Amino acid sequence: MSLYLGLDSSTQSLTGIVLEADRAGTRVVYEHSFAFDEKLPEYGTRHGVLTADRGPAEAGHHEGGARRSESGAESGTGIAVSSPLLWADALDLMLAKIAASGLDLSRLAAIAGSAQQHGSVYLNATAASVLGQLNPGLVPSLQLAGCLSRPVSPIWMDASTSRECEEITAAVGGPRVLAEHTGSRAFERFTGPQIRKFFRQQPAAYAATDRVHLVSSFLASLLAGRHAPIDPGDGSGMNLMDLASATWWPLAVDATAPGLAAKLPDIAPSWTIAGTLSAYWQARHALPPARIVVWSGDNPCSLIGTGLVREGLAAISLGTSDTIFGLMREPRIDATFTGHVFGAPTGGFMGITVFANGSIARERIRDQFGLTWSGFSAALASTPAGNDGRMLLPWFDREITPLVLEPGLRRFGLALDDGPGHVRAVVEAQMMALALHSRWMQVDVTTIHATGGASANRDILRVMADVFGADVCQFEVGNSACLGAALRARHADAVARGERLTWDEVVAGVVDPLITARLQPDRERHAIYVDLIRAYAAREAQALECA
Ligand code: ADP
Ligand code: XUL
Repeated sequence: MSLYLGLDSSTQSLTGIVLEADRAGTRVVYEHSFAFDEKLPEYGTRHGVLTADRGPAEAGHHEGGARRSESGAESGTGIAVSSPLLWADALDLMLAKIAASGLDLSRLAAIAGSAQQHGSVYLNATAASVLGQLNPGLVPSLQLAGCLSRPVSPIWMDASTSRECEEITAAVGGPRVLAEHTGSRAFERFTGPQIRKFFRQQPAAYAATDRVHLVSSFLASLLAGRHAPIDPGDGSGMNLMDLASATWWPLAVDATAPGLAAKLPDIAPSWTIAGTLSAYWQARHALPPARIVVWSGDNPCSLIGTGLVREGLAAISLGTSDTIFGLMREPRIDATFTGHVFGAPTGGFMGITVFANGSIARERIRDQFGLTWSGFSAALASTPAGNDGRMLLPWFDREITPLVLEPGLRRFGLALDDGPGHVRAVVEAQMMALALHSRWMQVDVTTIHATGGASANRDILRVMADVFGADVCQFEVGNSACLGAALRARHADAVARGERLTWDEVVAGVVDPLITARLQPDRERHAIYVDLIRAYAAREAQALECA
């Protein structure tokens, strides 16, 4: 009976899930999660993002009057950064907690991870030796601080690289060429444009950078005690990787920053073993030399954790960001350039569309009207489908889909003090945007697997079912990215042992039994949304024209 640990370092929190696998099957035996803001307040984050006074103490980054928006990101400049040392210390706290769980960890065979996508960590040349020689008596942050060539990490909420996006796009021959090679046109949060901005604004610090990691490969490196590769799932969120061959694309790499090729980690399949748990963690928390599996992004991991190992199913994650995704056998590029094609941890591809105004927008409405989540649900239940024509465009923060760089709520027929109207309007807007901007994937959605923190809320899922006209499955484990990471640990361990284990076998018996509810759409309500979505699309287009 072996144990497999999955970790998920998301925007706001760290989660750990342990699976136990034997001949009778695989089951979840442990789950724990904590929020960065609460557990590590000394870093001064808000929703996992460094606040203005603690954050980007980087030359030239404080353009006058930058304001922090609800998410913690600077609304004036679009800058959003977090701390790699915070993520390292969080990993330490989580492993201490798991070590004290009472589980027989001598059976721990492998550890895999999931992380928020796109964020980058900049290490100098000392990192290679420091990672391998950490002192088990000290927390990681104290020892890693000297390895950072950049003290902060830009994260996926950052929208400050429009100039770099344009420059890279022009250098490679336009958005279509970039999308055909890398799976996406240039996006502000993608790692390539972020690296270019760092090179442009801080050339000396860029020159002192020996390795640029993603959050995922940084944390895998920390566990293995040596530089770990990037997997194609997370690598495709960089505008640097050739999707078809899963190798760095020289034209994009050269267009991004000089000398970058030598600073990038290798790309390796998602089931690659990056090493064994380093002597540091073994001594610090009395853990065994478990295999360390290459980490991936949270969305690719969620694909596994929601059981989407076959084409035709879709998942919606209602986390800090809202995302809709599904497996693709062949990469179909989005002709409108709003969505992305990423690598899937199964070796294939996945289509995905990402919305920045997810949970934080719902929380904004909840807090503005002094509600709890049950009050929020009651407001949804007390208002009719279609909201009697009341509507809003939910762009509290800068939006990724569609691209909105000037945030602000747009209300239609909605009085400022109308709490229930706002609650239904934000959820309907988000669900209609998800439906509208996932059409490019050409998936006839009949069943949606819902995940992420807000998937705990059945009233939100009911609106989802009605808007899409599809069944919505709710899961007992809300963090499918973490579950997916644990399942990837199981799969990679089997591959390393030479066992044949298909992805269907990996998820069978684990994901399906975790379905706690199946919500079915109501025909009449769905008919209302079929019409309303046209009105929503028209208002969205109009708002973008006026911008
Ligand atoms: P991430 O992994 O992106 O950090 P999660 O998937 O953990 O985020 O989701 C966290 C969010 O879930 C919280 O910010 C909160 O807004 C939302 N959430 C939690 N419970 C509920 C609920 N009952 N109804 C709606 N939203 C909820
Ligand atoms: C994906 C994206 C977000 C982050 C959130 O492209 O930007 O979903 O991965 O963690």
